[in-house]
Amino acid sequence: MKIYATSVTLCLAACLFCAVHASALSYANNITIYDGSGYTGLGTGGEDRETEPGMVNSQVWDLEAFYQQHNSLTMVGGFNFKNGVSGYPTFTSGDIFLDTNGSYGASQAPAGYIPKTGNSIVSGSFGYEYVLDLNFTNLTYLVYRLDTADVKTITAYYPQNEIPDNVLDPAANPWLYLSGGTMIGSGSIDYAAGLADAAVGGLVGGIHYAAGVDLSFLDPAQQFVAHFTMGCGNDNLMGRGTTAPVPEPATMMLFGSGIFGLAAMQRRKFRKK
Ligand SMILES: [Ca+2]
Ligand SMILES: [Ca+2]
Ligand SMILES: [Ca+2]
Ligand SMILES: [Ca+2]
Repeated sequence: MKIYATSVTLCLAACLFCAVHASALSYANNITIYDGSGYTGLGTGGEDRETEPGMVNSQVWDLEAFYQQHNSLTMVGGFNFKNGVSGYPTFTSGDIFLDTNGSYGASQAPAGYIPKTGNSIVSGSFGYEYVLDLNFTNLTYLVYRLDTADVKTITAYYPQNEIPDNVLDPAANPWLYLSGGTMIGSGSIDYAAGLADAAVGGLVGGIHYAAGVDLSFLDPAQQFVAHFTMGCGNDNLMGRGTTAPVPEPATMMLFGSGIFGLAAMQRRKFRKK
């Protein structure tokens, strides 16, 4: 009997933990900032069905949305995040860069930087404070704070994607984290492939891929801007959100007493039998 009650308590405690810390994929709360770069061929006004001007406009190159649920960040695209897309050289996924002070993008390029064809190694992070260094082979990632002078990143291949088209478009840099900064954490990527439109919140294109990470390393209630692109910069994905607030002690107490109350109820039920 005692063992039974303990297992109920443990199970409920585990569920509560999941509810707060899970980095499950979610498709409800769309936090995408449309970069406004305006490929209008498909007649939509958002990031879905849109790639950068002059680039290939097809589903396999389309980055579609960032979604956020609690501290879980999910990105969705027609682009195959795990394998990349071949046909040219194979262009692969970049890393997820995060800004936390509202200053990022082309205006924060290294001094004297001039966009040019090729994936160039540059000093600096284009104003991003953090990166999730994604490893799609192992579905893991490392988190770095980009706070040292030796930070190096790699730019997108096509220079036209490095130039902002308007104030909303921060351009496609950086593509990839290379080195430097301070490692502050790690995690595993939640991944799903071959998702239908209805499964990803009604984005269009037929087949979608999703990758999810956990932003709990940021401060509670921290505003952030997220950035992701692929090697060519064919499309540029941006999102703006706020991390989960600090749980209020009163709420935690309620949760706690709820768990123990339920456990006690189960114990009483058990006794009656
Ligand atoms: Ca699409
Ligand atoms: Ca797009
Ligand atoms: Ca910044
Ligand atoms: Ca775009």
